[in-house]
Amino acid sequence: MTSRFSPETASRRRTQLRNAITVGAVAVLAVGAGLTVATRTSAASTLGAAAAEKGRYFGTAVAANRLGESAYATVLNREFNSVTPENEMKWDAVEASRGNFTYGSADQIVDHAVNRGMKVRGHTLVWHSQLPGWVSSLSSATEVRSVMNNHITQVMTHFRGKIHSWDVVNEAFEDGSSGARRNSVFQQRLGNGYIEEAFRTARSVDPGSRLCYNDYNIDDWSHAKTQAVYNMVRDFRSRGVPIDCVGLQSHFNSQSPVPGNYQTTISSFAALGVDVQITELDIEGSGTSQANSYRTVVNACLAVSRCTGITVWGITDKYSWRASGTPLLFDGNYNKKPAYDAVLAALGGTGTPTSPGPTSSPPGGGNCSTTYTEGQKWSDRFNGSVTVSGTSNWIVTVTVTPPQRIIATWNGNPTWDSSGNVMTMRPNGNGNTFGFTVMHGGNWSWPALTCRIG
Ligand code: 9MR
Repeated sequence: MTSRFSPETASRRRTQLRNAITVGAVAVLAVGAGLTVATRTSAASTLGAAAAEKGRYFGTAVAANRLGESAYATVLNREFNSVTPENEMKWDAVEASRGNFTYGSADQIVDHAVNRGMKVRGHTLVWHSQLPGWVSSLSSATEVRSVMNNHITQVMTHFRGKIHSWDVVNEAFEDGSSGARRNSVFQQRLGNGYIEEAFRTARSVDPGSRLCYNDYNIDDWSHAKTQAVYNMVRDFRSRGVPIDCVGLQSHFNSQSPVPGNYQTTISSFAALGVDVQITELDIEGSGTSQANSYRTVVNACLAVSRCTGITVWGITDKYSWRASGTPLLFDGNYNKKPAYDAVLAALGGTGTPTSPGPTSSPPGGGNCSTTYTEGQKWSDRFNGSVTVSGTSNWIVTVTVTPPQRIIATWNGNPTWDSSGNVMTMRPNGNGNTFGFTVMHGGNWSWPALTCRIG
């Protein structure tokens, strides 16, 4: 067995201790024995809080007409610290007729967010879709230029001071192998220069918000569309055109899965000196495979310091733009899915119960909470234990992040899901603390825990 005093272990120990202190934990350092025992009683247990501990935000698209649904608002307010209006800031919503600006629904979302200290992403100023017919029918370049710049100016002025990042131009490139600009009314009347003109106008109106180019199918580094956008951003950076970030929409499904080179795409854009934001993440699927894809995305973002935040394109599957693909983190009843647990664990959070088990509460009521205690660590593995309080009739799921693997347990009755990443532990009649050994494979993050009443 390798020594427990390697420099790497010592520095990890310092980091863990710092983390433990940051989250308000009790940490005991037994220097003589070379053992760290850090007990965390209130780890980040929501997506937003866990992302914030990593210096990032975790957001969701929001629809104004759902804010009145109490479960929707409850999950929004609990889990997310950034919002993107899903449709309410689009051109057809805010300037349906020329020169008449209406902000009712967008204001509703922005006020909801700002009042709760959430960030807001502005989506979107210049886009070929959800564009009123009156814009498409303008025939002169002078008119298109004037309405485009006026639209940017009016909308950004209205929301100035409240928007963290704006999708200034959205989806301006063709799909496929051409790498060409999309043949929108802006492109037709103004030529390539409209994109940089939009960014220059945006900077002059609101110098305080980050200006993003946002697109889909630019997640795979080898795709022509990705390269075309990359070349545009590189050109903008070299000529001083104001651009601060690239939004990877990241809509994935079986035809378009998370690419193996996703992190390369993120780091390559970041190397141009722009932030990368994952702006519309959703991944069709279910269960462990969906969870694994979400984990890959989160880990890729965390691996690049300029990947500053992740937004999922909706809260619950039932309101997703592609509901039948169940692509989100909460099911139609707002239950957390395995994908949720995977994202939370990847962000370094640990699950805590948000309510007592739905069905069979023990006589006299009660609830269920967990405390994770770090145990001994070796070069290849670590021990952890979980103490459950609130009930003796508990069911705790322990989710580890691959390549982690649980190889041994004690003091509980475990069952496993097919992936081997998720262990469900029940009492074995010997108290409310159980333990396990995790082969870490280089990943030292703590397991995610959820607890319910059996
Ligand atoms: O989720 C949005 C859906 O409600 C709208 O009907 C649709 C209309 O185009 O736009 C959806 O959001 C899109 C986003 O604005 C831009 N990228 C693709 C998104 C999914 O279609």
